[in-house]
Amino acid sequence: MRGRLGAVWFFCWLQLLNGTASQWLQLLNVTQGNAAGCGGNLTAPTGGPVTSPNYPSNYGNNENCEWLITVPVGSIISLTFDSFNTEENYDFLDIYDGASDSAAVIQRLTGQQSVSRILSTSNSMFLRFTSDGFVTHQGFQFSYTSLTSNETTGCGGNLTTPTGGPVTSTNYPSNYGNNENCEWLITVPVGSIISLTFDSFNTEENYDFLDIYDGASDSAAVLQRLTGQQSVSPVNSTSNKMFLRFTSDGTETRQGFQFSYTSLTSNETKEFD
Ligand SMILES: [Ca+2]
Ligand SMILES: [Ca+2]
Repeated sequence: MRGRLGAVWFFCWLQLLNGTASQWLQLLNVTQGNAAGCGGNLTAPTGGPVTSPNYPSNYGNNENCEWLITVPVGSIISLTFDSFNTEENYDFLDIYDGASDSAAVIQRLTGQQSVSRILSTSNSMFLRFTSDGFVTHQGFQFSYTSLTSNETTGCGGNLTTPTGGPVTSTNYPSNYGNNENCEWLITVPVGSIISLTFDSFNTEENYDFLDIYDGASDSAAVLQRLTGQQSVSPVNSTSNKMFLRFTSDGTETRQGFQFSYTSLTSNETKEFD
């Protein structure tokens, strides 16, 4: 805060040094914003690079740029950043999971950082870049692609063999990524049930979850919600289908998990009763 006030006073002092009427007018006009034609509607399935105004030179003060990305219904949007550098805690890029700023915020970016891939949950994404009246940086450049749910992270899938695995989180045994959304549907022969055994489980506690459902979708009962580092006992379904979803939030990753499954006939399940 003190550093920032210092920058503001230094800026005013510079203006005093220059002392020209036009410089003072510029300073007074700062609150009126600029008329940069930034932002826009992006409707191609793949787009970019999209940049902040003047990139790779600095953006201006009082920018307000809005982008709406819309891809075909049934697809989601994957945003990848080549660079991101704004004045920390004063100039922001807000990314919303929908068509306007009334949707949930996926991420608020500020400062200088390397940004992991950002995924929407539907076919639209709204972005707004705002800068305040002092101090500008280079800004950012990003591109986007539309993905069908199978391509979302290259993770998840349909498992239909009676015995399967090992199934792992993305990049295992290296860390999974931020903003992952992986879904597995396991289907074994009718009359059998599914028994899941974990070799390892390690996610960011209370932020990155593996949810296991006792049926074909997330509308079935939850068998377990796993998070943190733990040794997991076998998890059994009551029917021949099991649905799993792994989600990670926008920061902090761990090694993830590895599991296998087998199908058991009702005779074999007694040992688990
Ligand atoms: Ca600023
Ligand atoms: Ca996390």
